[in-house]
Parts: sequence; structure tokens; C-alpha cells
Amino acid sequence: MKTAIGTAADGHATEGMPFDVERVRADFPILSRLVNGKPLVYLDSAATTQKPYAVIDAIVRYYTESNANVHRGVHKLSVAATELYEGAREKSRAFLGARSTKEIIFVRGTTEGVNLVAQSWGRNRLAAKDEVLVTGMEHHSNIVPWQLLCEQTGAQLRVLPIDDRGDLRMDQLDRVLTERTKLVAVSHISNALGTIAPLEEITSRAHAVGALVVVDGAQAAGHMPVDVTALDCDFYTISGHKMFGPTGIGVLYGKEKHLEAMPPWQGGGDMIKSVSFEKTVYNDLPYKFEAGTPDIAGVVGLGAAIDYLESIGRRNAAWHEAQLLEYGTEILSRVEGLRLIGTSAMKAGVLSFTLDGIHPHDAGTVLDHEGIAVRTGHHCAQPVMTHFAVPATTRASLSIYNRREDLDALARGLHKVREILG
Ligand code: C6P
Repeated sequence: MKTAIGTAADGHATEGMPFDVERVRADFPILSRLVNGKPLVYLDSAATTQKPYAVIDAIVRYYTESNANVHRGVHKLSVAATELYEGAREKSRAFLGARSTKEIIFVRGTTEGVNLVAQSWGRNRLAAKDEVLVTGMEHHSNIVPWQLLCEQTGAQLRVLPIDDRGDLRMDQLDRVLTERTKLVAVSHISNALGTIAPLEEITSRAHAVGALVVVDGAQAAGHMPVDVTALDCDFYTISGHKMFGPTGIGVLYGKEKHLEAMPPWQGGGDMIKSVSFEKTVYNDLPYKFEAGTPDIAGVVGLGAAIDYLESIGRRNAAWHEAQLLEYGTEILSRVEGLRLIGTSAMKAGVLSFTLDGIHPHDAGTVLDHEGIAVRTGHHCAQPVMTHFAVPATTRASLSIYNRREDLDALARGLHKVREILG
């Protein structure tokens, strides 16, 4: 197919050529293994993406050549490790479109990023009359930290509901977003539905009532361009492992003025300028929020993942996944008794569904025998399941290395599920 965006001879992005998915697949060693004697069909990238050689090699190289602690030594290895670590911070800044590396805090992932904001920003600011607004499509990681904060401060949790396509009920926003709202927490993309939130509108309306906006970008960063400055959100948090990087590392972006005003959330090494028993002076941003020896290898891997994703091009990734989503939606609609959960017109590469009379875990087990990896369950988004009155779904989630054949295999697998389970 001729498109405006595609891949160059080396498999990576340039204008005017088709997306070379086979070349991309060759970057991911795990994709050539067999599972249960069948070629692996990996359709669980929303849970975690696979890792390209570029990331695996960067971590091996770091431990082989430069391993040392950061910000602590004058010796050559420590300087090299610090350069890699701070280099990845600059890559993360550019990747998210932040103004300054002071706004880039390394955290364990999205969950830790949300908890950091809830506790450091919220604990001493919210009071009983205040409200925190979440949406009906949030992952538990963007609900429970706010519930904890509400319990601690007496503030109230409000919810912007979703409709039966899985879109946010923007017509209800005025009802739940008021002068009492101090903070709005919303996913950029829902992991259970694929819905892409209208962030610009939410952010401008939240700011109009004086509320800050925290965006859970876990499902967005590896799939589409993200520009936190253009979005004008106050905080944005991502997980490295969902964008081809290692587990255990992520980024919290926060506007400098908010981060400056927030207290540290953990105490320890590196987050201080000086310590005495009488008084401790905290370090400058971003180190104020990075207590203890960080996950240096994780940060190095994250930097390599950013380089890798940029070499593919996030617009290319989004375009490729949109084509697959369209194809997958079409072929799944032909599977008997299949109900898609999440049918927004603004949707990313998530195909969540139920099969009449068949429990998702049973379907997932049959698919696994065919070498097909999908996720089954509530996807840590139980309020979404409650809205659709289902206990669980089967979810196929897409990434740059998926191809139409993967979706054909899924459809064949689902026909087999029907044959075996009725
Ligand atoms: N969703 C899924 O299978 P962590 O675990 O901190 O890296 O990410 C948490 C998280 C937060 N928000 C969203 C929208 C997410 O999708 C996730 C992780 C995985 O859907 C594991 S539950």
C-alpha cells in the first residue's frame, strides 16, 4: 500500500514508502520463538511490549562497559554512567515535548508517577470541601491513589462516566467539573477499551475552573506522538515497559512550577543538598524526587527504547496500528457471538471482546495452545467491566510488530474456541 508515511530500506521511517513490518519484526528476537509448538502471535502489548535488540543490547553494554553509581563519583565509570543516565533524561524530555529536564522525574512506572503526584502534590493541599475528578475508563492505578488521597484528606472523588461505546460523557463534564474540583486524573488511552480521551478539551475546561490535570499516558507513549507542552497538562506519566523499554522504569513529567512547590515524596540519598540533624536542604529539580540509587540500567534501556521508537516514528506507529485495528475490527465482527467492548470512533489498537457463553479465561487458554498471547480478565479496570456488565473480557492489543496474519490467526483461534467450548 502506498502511503504518506512508511519505512526506509533499513526498515525505519521515511516519507512515502510502505511500513515494513517484517523489518520491524526482525528487531524483536522473541517474535521468532515457538510457543506450544506454534509460532508466537503476540497480541498483549498493552500489558507489556516486547523488547528490540537495541534495548537489550544497550542494557548489556551498560553493565559490560559502564556500570557504576551515578552522581556520586569522579571516576571514569561513574562519569560514563551519569552521562548515560542524564542523556536518557534529555531524550525523555524531547520525547514528551517538555520544556526542561527539571520537569522529567524517573519513577518506576505510571503507577508510581500517579502515586507521587497524589501524595506529594495532594496530601497537604486538599481538604474536605475539595474534589478530585477521575473518569469511568481509568485503570486502577489512576483510581486507587486518588481514593487513598481522598481518605487521607476528606476530599471527595467524582467520576465522569463513559457511554456504551466507551467514550467519555463530555456532555456530563459541567456536572462533575466545578469550582470544587482541584485535580482531574484521566488516561490518554484506555487500556481496556482503546478509547483516546479528548485531552485538549478536558485540560482547557479543567484549567478554567482552576483544577490541575494529571494524564496517565501508559497506553499512549508507545503508540502516538505526545507533546505535553501542547497538551498543557500539568503532569503526564508513562511506563517504559509499554514502549519497548524495560520494566521497572518510567517517567513523570510535571510542570516546573508545580514540582518546585511540592515536597519530596521519599527521603534518602541524592535528593538532598545537605543533611544535619537540625535541618536538611533538599536538592534541586529533578533530583529532589529521585531518592536513593536509581534504576540506572532501566533508564539506559528507556533511552534506547526512545531512540528505537523515534527511528520508527510515532506517526508511523500510529498509522500502522490504525490500519491493523480497522482490519481486526472487521474480521472479529465475523466471529459468531463476539461482542466488542469499546467501539469509540477515537480509538487506539485495543480489541476487547466477549464471546457468548464462553468465559474469557477459557478462550485465552485455547488461544494459548495455538501460540496466541492475549490478556483475559478485568485488565485492572473493574469499573469499565461494571459499566458493560461483564466480569472480564478477552483483549488483543496491538503494536508496531503486529501484522494482519496475527489477526487472521486470532480469528482462526476464536473459531477453534467456538468449536471446543461451544
Ligand atoms: N496496564 C494492562 O495489561 P504500570 O504497571 O505502572 O506500568 O502501569 C499501570 C497502568 C496504568 N494505566 C494504564 C492505562 C495501564 O494500562 C496500566 C497498565 C496493563 O493493561 C497491566 S494491568
